[in-house]
Amino acid sequence: MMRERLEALKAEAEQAIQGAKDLETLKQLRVKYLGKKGELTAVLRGMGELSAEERPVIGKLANDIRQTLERILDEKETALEKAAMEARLKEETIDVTLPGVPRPLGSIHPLTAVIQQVENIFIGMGFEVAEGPEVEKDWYNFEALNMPKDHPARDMQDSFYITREILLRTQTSPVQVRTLQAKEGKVPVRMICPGKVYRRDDDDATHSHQFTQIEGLVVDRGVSMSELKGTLLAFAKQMFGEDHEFRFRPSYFPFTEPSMEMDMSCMICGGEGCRICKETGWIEILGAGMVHPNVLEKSGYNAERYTGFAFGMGVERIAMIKYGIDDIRHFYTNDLRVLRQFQSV
Ligand code: 2U9
Repeated sequence: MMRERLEALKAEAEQAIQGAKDLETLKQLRVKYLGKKGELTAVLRGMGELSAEERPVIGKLANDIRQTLERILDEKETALEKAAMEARLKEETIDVTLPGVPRPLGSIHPLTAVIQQVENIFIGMGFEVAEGPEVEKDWYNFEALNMPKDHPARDMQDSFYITREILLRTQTSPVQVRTLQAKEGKVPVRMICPGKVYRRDDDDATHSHQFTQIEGLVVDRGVSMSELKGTLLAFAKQMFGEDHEFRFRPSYFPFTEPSMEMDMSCMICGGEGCRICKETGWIEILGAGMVHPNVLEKSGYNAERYTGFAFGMGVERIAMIKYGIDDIRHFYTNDLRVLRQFQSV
């Protein structure tokens, strides 16, 4: 009687276990047949009614059945876990041969590229790079640069005034003045200043009311005109290439004395004379000179002991010459057809 019940339970359990579709069902079956309140335990509770001869026989049978059921439950569990893992791997398979999604790449703006090139050349010659405010005091922009209120040079560069004493800087020179003041008469000074400047010009192909300048300044004992010329020649050859001619000719700036401008042989006609160089064979690339003693003194440097040179260039002008751009407005209109041509610069 008891034996039949056990055999029937075993058969039923085996069938249920083999038919289990997932791990959760299997867990429930383990509880149902082998748990403390399970069916095998329930059958064994009736053992008390058995005779002394039957009890060990049925006891052994019950134990065998428990072991068998435990074994097939474990086997089924392993098989179901394996199947679950295989299904997950299949579902999560990534096709590494699929092409990627192309992202559009931007490029460095030609003015930024030229600023970086100029910076790198001067850094290579021991210069530091400094920046400063675009809204300036009249004193830093004009007065400290040997241009008092009645100076005619102030008419040369009509300015954007904010108040009577504050204006948009017309050059980056005030940054150098601020640096000299901060160094309190100490040398050496070897610096360049890139940045935006503002002048009340009417915009056309070669003028812009806002443009970019890079100025340089060296102050030390015994700084000479030949050092200025050597420095600028080394810069220009790295910037434009060895196969150009360069010349210096006298000029005038209130903040330098003597002053000069540097020309490069025309890269269009090679010096023959053409429309671009206005038939002269030469293209102006920058201005320079020995720092005026008044300028050194105003910023706290003893002009008896120290000398200096300074230079200034328009970044747009340099970029136009270097890349053959014929209209300054191309730098500001953000036409992608223009900008894309500088992807490798
Ligand atoms: C200090 C002393 C002297 C800066 C200089 C130039 C010559 C120059 C022009 C180039 C084209 C301006 O952008 S442009 O129109 N600049 O020719 N600038 S020397 O001289 C300084 C600066 C600071 C303390």
